[in-house]
Amino acid sequence: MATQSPVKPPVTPVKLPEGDGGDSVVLERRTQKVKPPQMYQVVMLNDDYTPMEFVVVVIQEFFSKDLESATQIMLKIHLEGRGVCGVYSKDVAATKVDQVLDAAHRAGHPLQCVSEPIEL
Ligand code: TYC
Repeated sequence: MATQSPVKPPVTPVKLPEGDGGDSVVLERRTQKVKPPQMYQVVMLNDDYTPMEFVVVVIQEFFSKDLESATQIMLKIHLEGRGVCGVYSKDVAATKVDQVLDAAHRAGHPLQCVSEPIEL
């Protein structure tokens, strides 16, 4: 993922109190108070039993990937043990995990999937 450059605080004109005639203006840097929300990656885990085709369909369906990207992600999981299927807000990531686990359970496959906060 691309690293974010630090946000420069906005420059706010501040009027000085009376004493110098009252018409002086200084520019004050204030630290930005609003942080971007913590994002979560949905990570799928490898196992020895879930069919590759099922994993590809799940990735296409719940993570809006085309066949080629879904196949690449599935192969990465198969070879490396885990792989990121998408990055979302906390609630959306939790919903994706639920959807995957539910689909896997219904189909009788042991496919596992977790959501993890992304380090900054
Ligand atoms: N390792 C599985 C197999 O060989 C395929 C697989 C890929 C399973 C990715 C889970 O998240 C997974 N059938």
